[in-house]
Amino acid sequence: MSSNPRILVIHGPNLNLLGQREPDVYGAITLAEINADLVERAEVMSCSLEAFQSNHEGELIDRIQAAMGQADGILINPGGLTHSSVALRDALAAVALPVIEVHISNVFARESFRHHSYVSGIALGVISGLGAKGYAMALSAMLDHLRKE
Ligand code: CA2
Repeated sequence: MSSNPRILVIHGPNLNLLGQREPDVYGAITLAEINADLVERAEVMSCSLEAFQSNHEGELIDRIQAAMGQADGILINPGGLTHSSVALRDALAAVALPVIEVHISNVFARESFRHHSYVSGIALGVISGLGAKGYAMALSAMLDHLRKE
C-alpha cells in the first residue's frame, strides 16, 4: 500500500439535507462542513480524499465502480439504502476495497427496519450513533488499516 492512500467518501440519499432538517436526529452540521473537515484531516494525515453525494442509487453504484484502481478505501454512509439495497452491497463487494460504514444516528436505537444493513456484512467495520464525528473516526481507522496492510 502506498503511504498516501486515496480515500473515497460516499454519502447516500438525503444526506445533502444535513444541517437543514431534523437537527435533533442528525445534528446541525452540514454535509459541506463534514466534507471540509475530512479534507483538512486527510491533508494532515497525508492522504487524498474525495467526497461524493447522490440521491440516486445508480449514480452511487457508478461512482463505486469507478473507484476500482482509483481509490484505496471507501467510507460510506449509504443513508436509507443501507436497509434496502442489495445492488449497492454488490457494487461494494465487487470493487473489493476496504469499506467502513458510517451512520450519524444510532440505527439500533431507532425503528427495527433500520437494524438490518446490507452493507455491514462486507464492511471492515461500522460506526453508528456518534454523530458526524463518526466520519473522522472512520477515516482514522481506515488509514490505520491501510498502513498496516
Ligand atoms: O444515521 C444515519 O447516518 C443514517 O444513515 C441516515 C439515513 C437513515 O435512513 C439511516 O437509517 C441512518 C437518512 C439520511 C437522511 O438524512 C437526512 C439528513 C437531514 C435531514 C433529513 C434527512
